[in-house]
Amino acid sequence: TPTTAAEAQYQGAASPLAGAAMHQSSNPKAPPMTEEEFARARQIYFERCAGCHGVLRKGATGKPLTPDLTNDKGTEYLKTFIAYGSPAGMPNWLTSGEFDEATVDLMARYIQHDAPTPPEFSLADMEATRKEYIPVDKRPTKKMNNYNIENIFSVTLRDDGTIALIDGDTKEIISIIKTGYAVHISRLSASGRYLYVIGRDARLNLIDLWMEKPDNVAEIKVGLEARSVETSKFKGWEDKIAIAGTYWPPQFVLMDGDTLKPKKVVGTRGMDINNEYHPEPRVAAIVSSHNKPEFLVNAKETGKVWMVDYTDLTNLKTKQIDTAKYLHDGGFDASGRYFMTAANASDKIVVIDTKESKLEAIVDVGKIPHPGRGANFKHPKFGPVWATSDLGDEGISLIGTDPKKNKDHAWKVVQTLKGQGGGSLFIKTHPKSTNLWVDTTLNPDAKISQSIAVFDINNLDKGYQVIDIAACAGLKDDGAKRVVQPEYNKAGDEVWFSVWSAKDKESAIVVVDDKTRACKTVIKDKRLITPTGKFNVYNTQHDVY
Ligand code: DHE
Repeated sequence: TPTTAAEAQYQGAASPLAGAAMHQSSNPKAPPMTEEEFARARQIYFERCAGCHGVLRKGATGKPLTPDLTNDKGTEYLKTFIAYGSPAGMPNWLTSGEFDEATVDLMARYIQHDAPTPPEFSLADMEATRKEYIPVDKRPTKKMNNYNIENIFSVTLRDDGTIALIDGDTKEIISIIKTGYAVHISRLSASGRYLYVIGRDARLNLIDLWMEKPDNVAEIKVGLEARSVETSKFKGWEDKIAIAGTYWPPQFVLMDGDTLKPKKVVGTRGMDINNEYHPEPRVAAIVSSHNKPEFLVNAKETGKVWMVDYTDLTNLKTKQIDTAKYLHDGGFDASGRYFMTAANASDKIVVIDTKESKLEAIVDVGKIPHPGRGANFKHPKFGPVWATSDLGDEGISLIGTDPKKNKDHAWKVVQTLKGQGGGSLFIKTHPKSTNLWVDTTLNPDAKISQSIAVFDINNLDKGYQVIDIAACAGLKDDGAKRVVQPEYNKAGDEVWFSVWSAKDKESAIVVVDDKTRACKTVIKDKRLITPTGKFNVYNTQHDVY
């Protein structure tokens, strides 16, 4: 089905591990391979397969592919599977033209050998990579520029190894800053001064927005592959501690907030919610509690949400909450008390109470929920709700989030909206807005992936209006022009969209007037290469979504 193909494409991005040196042992029961063949197959595995099947091939969204299983199946069976795919989401590598016959044969033999293991990455390894470009005592003591910092956007330039800082008031690019490869997200310190940017290659950059021209002040590599970063937000701990989670090695690290000096590394390997050992629980979303000096850390494959108390790193107190698999992205409800996070392989939203530090509820939603941070608003009938769209179907689930005044609706899907189609990645609104924006970035139909659906929160039954964002951008070439990730400005009266084409094609950012829903400004610049995520300083700092 088209949506599982989108899911496979989404998960199947190249892993930076492709280039890593690895420990290798061959399996005498597996068909022979030359050293060159093995090296080539390993490269292909990390570029195409590891995202779903895991580095150690223990399985995640894709099936486990360890030799104890693959040897029994044998080369011919495996070749058929690789060549033609399966309805469950395995891509058809041969018939799609991505692999030739020889590559199919190569990969069928490769997965019968033991999985090579990438190296570990210790605190000392991290410290060896750390750079303090500007030591703390040489940094400004007050804001040295005239920017309205709270309305700056940090924009991921995915395939450029940079981010763009864009002035939300003037729409001018302030600067393009060198970061890790294929940056994933940006997060703000509690004060809004420091911007943390994490690359897929696990390079973490610290940017000081107080500088005359904001730039990197420190940098560290926290592992070999990463997606998440966050900073301490609890009163008294503002800007003090940073945390980054890695896909490989499966661990997270706590650091000094202003120097990135690593202080404590914690592994996530261990038992999953079914009490089975998992050697590779990747760290997905991390959020910072507003109620306690704690981080919430999603361990994807074990289905456990870790609560990490950062007040005493020597006597570190952590708690693991059993939830559902596989944990991915999420955000807070409007009150900031509940962490709402997707367990995407089980079609559920997990609710964690950050005040009581416990599981509050697990809610069944549509196929492969993918909320980003989700969207909070007051439903005219059901009170406060948090919404997610789905990667796997056209549904949008609205979940009641007010157990005090709307007990009957709390942690229930109170309404399911129908959007344009599957392949949705992000959904957004703002406390000052009555619009709910839903993207469909990975939908196979270009008309749908290049446009956005917008609902009127006060009249949800009316259905949605479609706005052709790619057309607003008026791009000169025929790129994919996928519209991705709505993000509001600080005032909540503009919503920004990325129009995302390949590296060698023109892309743009389209700013829409929230009230009239008309395209207001198109930001085009040859430096805006593959823009995807956009993070408004104020909204990210305060978890406004
Ligand atoms: Fe993301 C958030 C992982 C592909 C754009 N992405 C996240 C988070 C995780 C994650 C764990 C939550 C971080 C947090 O909150 O701490 N993403 C992954 C993957 O593993 C995956 C599926 C494949 C991969 O190999 O990376 C993947 N992501 C993508 C893309 O292809 C996207 C669309 C474009 C890109 O830039 O790579 C993409 N992901 C984003 C964005 C966010 C994100 C924009 C933050 C959304 C927000 O509003 O906060």
